[in-house]
Amino acid sequence: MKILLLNPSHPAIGSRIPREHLPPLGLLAVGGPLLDAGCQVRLIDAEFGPMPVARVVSEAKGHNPDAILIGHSGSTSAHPGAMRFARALRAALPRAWIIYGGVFPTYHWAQIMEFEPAIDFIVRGEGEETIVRLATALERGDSLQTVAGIVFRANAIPGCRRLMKQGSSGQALATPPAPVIRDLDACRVGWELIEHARYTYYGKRRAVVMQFSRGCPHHCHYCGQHGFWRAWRHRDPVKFVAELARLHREQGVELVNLADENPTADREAWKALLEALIAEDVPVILIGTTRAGDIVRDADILHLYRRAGVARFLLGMESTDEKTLQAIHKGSTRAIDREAIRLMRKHGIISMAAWVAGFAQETDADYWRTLRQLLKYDPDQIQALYATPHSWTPFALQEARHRVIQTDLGRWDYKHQVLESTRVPNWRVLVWVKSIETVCQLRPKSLLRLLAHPAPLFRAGMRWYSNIGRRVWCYEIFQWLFFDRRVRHGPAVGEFLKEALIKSPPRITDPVPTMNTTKMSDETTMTQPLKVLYTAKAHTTGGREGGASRTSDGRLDVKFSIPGGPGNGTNPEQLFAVGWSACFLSAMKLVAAKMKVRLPADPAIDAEVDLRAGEDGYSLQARLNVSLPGLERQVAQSILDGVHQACPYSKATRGNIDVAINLV
Ligand code: B12
Ligand code: SF4
Repeated sequence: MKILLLNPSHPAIGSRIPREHLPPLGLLAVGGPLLDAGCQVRLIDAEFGPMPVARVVSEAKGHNPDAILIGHSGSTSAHPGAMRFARALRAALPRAWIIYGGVFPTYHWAQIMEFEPAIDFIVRGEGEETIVRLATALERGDSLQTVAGIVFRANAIPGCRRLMKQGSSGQALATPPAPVIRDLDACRVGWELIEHARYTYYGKRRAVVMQFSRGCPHHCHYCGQHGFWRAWRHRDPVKFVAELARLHREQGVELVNLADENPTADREAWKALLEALIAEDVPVILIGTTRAGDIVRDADILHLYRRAGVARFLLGMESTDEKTLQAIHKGSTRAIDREAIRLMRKHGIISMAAWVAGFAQETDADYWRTLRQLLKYDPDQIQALYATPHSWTPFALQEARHRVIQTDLGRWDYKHQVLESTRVPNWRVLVWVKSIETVCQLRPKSLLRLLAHPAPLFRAGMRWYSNIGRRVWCYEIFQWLFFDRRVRHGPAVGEFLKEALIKSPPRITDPVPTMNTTKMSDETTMTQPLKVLYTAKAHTTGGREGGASRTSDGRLDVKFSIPGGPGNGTNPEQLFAVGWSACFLSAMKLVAAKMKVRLPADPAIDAEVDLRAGEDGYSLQARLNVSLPGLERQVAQSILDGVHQACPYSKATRGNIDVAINLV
C-alpha cells in the first residue's frame, strides 16, 4: 500500500516563533511498523513554512497515495487545521482513504465522524499495531470489524483504494479498544522518513523526540495522559540508548526532547537508563518533563542525571497553593516543588516551572501571592499556562457549568485563556499572567544565570528560552489585543464539549455501544489472565435500612441502620472506609520497603467516606488522612503517592470518585 503521512501545520505560537521544528514522533512511530509491513511510506511535514493547504494537496497528488494518515501531537488545538487539510485532500484525492489518529480524535471520534465526511477511519489510542492491522485488512479486503481500536464507516468496502457502498449508510462503527502495547522495543520509529538536518531545537541543535516510557501512574485531574496510554511502560534502557547513539553517530543528532509524560516514574528503570547513557558516553543533551517528587526522591542520584546529559526538566507544578494542589490531585506539595528546584540548581540542571492560571477562581490577592511564591521557589525559567478542560478529564466534568470564553478549538493550546474568570475581569488575568512571567524572567537572579552562569550549556539554555520568550510575550499581547476573539457570555464547558461527552469523561476502555463487542480475537485480549489470591464472600439481606451481612466464615457479622436513625447498625460507607484504609496501610508497608524507608511504628489512617446526592443521583467521595509521625514530610508524601498507585482500593476508585489522600 502507498501511504502518505501528513503532519498538519499547527497555529500555536510555540510552533511558529522558534523557527525550529522537532520531528513528528507520533507519525514516525506509526510509519516504522508500516514500512516493516511492506508499505511504501512518505511524510509531508507541513510545519515547515508552514506549508499552505494547496501545496500539500499538490504534493500529495504527485504521490497518489492509497491512504493518507493525518495526526498531530498538539492534538486538540491542531484539530481545526487538520480538518482543513483533510477536506481539501478528500476533494483532490477521492480514491485515497483518509485515516486520522491521536489523542483528540481518540475521544471525539463520534463527533468527528458525524461532522467530517472527509474522514474514513479514526485510530483510537496508540497507533503502531492498530495501523498495521488496518492496512493489512484493507489490502486483503478483510472485514474491518476484526481490527480492534478503530472507527470506520459502515459503507466502507475494504480494499487498497477507497470505495464506499452506494446508497448505504456511512454510520460510524467503533471496534473494541486495541490492547496496550507491552513491548515498546518491538515497534521501531521510522527515522528514515525524515531528513534529520531539517529538525533542530534548543538553539539550532540537530534534534529528535524520543520516548523511553509511555503513560503515567499519576492521576492529576486535568490531565488525560494516564487514560490515553493506560499503563506506564518503558523501553529497555540499553536498546533505547543504542538507538540514541546511532542517531548521534549516523545523523548527527545532538539533542533529544523526551516525549515521556513521566520518564522517572520508576526509579530503577530511570537509573538504568542514566547508567546506560553514561556508559555509552554520547554527547547528547536531554530535555524533558518530570515531577518534582521524583527529583526529590532521586536526590542521591541527581549527579547521574547531569552526567547522562540532562540539561533541563520542566516541572509541572501547576499551582503554588496547597489547597489547589490537593484539589487537582497533583500529589505534590509546595515544599516538594521548592526542594526539587533547589536540588536541580545544585546539580546544574535548568528548572522550568510550569504554573497554570485558572485551576481555582483566582482573585487579585491570589495572583499576587502566586508571584511572591514563585519568586521564593526561584526556578530558572517559568512557563505560564491556562487551565484547559479536555473532555476526557475529570476537570472538564468539574467545570461543566463554567463558561468558555474561547470557542476556537485551535486556541485550546494552554497559551490562551479558555475558561471565564469570575473573580477578576478576563483582561486582568492576562495582565497578571504577563506580569508574573516578566517579573520572574527579568529578576536579577535569573538575569545573572542567563549572563554569568559558569556552565556554558546552562547559559545557552537560558539564552535560548529568553530569546523565544521575549518574542512570544510580545506576540501574545499583540494577538490578544487585535486578533484573538473571545466571547463575553460563552457556552458552558458542558455545552461546548457536547453534553453527552462529558457526563462521564470518556475512557478508551469504555464499552463501545455501536457494535457487538462480544466477538474479540485472541489478539484483542486486554490483559494477561490474573491470578485470584483470595475471594471474600458475604451474604447480605435487607440493605442499608435494617439489613444485615455475614461473611462465609462468620468473622464479620453486621447489621445495617441509617446513620442518625433508629438501630445501632453500621453502614456501607463505614465498611468501605475500614476496608480501604486497612488495605492502604498494608500497601504503605510494601511501598516503604521498596523505597528502603523505615516506617514509624505507629502509622495510622483516619478514613472519611461521604455519601453525596446530586443531579446524577448518589455518589461517594473519600479522604484518607494519613499520619506518619516522625517521617520527613517529603519522604512521607512520596510514599503516599506510591501507595495511591499501588493500593487495589485506590485503583478501584480512581477516576470514579473524588479522593483526597492527605498527609496530616
Ligand atoms: C514533544 C512534545 C512537543 C514538542 C514537539 C512536538 C512534535 N513535533 O512532535 C513541542 C515542544 C514543539 C510541542 C509543542 C506543542 N505541544 Co506538545 N507535547 C509534546 C509531548 C511531550 C510528546 C508528544 C509525543 O511525541 N508523544 C509521543 C507520540 C508517540 O505520541 P502521539 O503523538 O500521541 O502518537 C501516538 C498516538 O496518539 C497515535 N497517533 C498519533 N497521531 C496519529 C495519526 C495516525 C494516522 C495514527 C494511525 C495514529 C496516530 O499513534 C502514536 C503512536 O502510538 C506531549 C506530551 C506527551 N508526553 O505526550 C506534549 C503534548 C502533545 N503537547 C501539547 C500541546 C498543547 C502542545 C502545544 C499546543 C503547546 C503550545 N501552546 O505551544 C504545541 C503544539 C505545537 C506542536 N508542534 O506540537 C499537549 C496536547 C494536548 C492535547 N491533547 O491537545 C500534550 C499532550 C501535552 C499535555 N500533557 O497536554 N510539544
Ligand atoms: S504527572 Fe503529569 S502526565 Fe502524569 S497525570 Fe499528572 S500532569 Fe499528567
